Amino acid sequence: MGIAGRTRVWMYERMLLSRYLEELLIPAYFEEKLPAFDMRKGPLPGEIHWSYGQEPVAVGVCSVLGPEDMVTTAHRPHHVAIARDVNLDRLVAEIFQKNSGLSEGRGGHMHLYDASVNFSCSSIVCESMGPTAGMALASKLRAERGVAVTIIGEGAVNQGVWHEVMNMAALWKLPFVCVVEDNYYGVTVAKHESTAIARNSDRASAYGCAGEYVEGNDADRIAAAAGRAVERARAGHGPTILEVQTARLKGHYAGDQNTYVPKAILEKYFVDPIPSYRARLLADGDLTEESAASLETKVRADVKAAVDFARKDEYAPAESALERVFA
Ligand SMILES: Cc1ncc(C[n+]2csc(CCOP(=O)(O)OP(=O)(O)O)c2C)c(N)n1
Ligand SMILES: [Mg+2]
Repeated sequence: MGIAGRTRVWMYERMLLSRYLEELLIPAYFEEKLPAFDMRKGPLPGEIHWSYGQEPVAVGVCSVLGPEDMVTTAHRPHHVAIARDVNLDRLVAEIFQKNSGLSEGRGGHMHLYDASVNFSCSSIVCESMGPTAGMALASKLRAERGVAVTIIGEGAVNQGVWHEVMNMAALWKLPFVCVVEDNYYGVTVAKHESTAIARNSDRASAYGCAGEYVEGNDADRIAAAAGRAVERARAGHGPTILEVQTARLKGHYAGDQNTYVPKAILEKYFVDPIPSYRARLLADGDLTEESAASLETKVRADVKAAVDFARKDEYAPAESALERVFA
């Protein structure tokens, strides 16, 4: 596949960071919420969307980007923030809505923002399209190298704004990549119930841009396809719609059990991508059992330290609530 062993180990490590973090956040989320499932309660109040199962998309895409590039995403952001190298302590503190968080706890899990690595996300489905294409336009007008990438769901691309932006991005040959995470569901609505064609990447022909679909939820294949898309963007050939098959293993939001997903789809597509990737890296000699085990131990320790830190951290002082408010 031509991907350096070092890059593959980095992708494995970032996938584990996201996965092990969520393995700690999931029980934390349910603290104090049950039995009534009161969303206001516990250390993680509100709604959370786990990235669990979708880690290959973020690491594959971010593995081909540099610091000059820009990455945005939506309401399911943990894997993308981690693949983009957002500071782990500040990320986790933000998820816990604490004062050391990226935005001093004002954003929370769905509004992570870190200008130091050109990363942001939004709870509004498809919101990122316009601003991210705007970043691509700025990069082009300034004759800079940066490519702007947004990672959004297959449900999002049925929003009207998506079509407007794709048309403009293609017309102006912007250095823009729209990565579509095809986890086959927008909340409880299956792709075949919401979308007229099987692959959103085929919509590329309507805009005169490149389109590619990647099967298998496979970090190596995603990295290769993302590499092609970013190369086209940097060379001035305009945007790509890169749709990637992935697996929403923990339901739409915390508490959803995927019970409405038919067994045939669950068994065929909702498969954990991490064990097979580990096995491949061992088979190819990129990892040994010993180096894999020591990496896994270190990642577990790092996420535990970040969660312990966030739990002990303070909330922003009440008197700061009106700071940085526009009106
Ligand atoms: C504009 C807008 N409409 C509706 C919602 C409620 N909502 C949150 S996530 C979601 C589904 C998104 O599905 P998809 O884009 O496929 O992303 P996924 O959750 O599968 O990652 C909806 C409808 C929203 N946040 N914003
Ligand atoms: Mg979806």
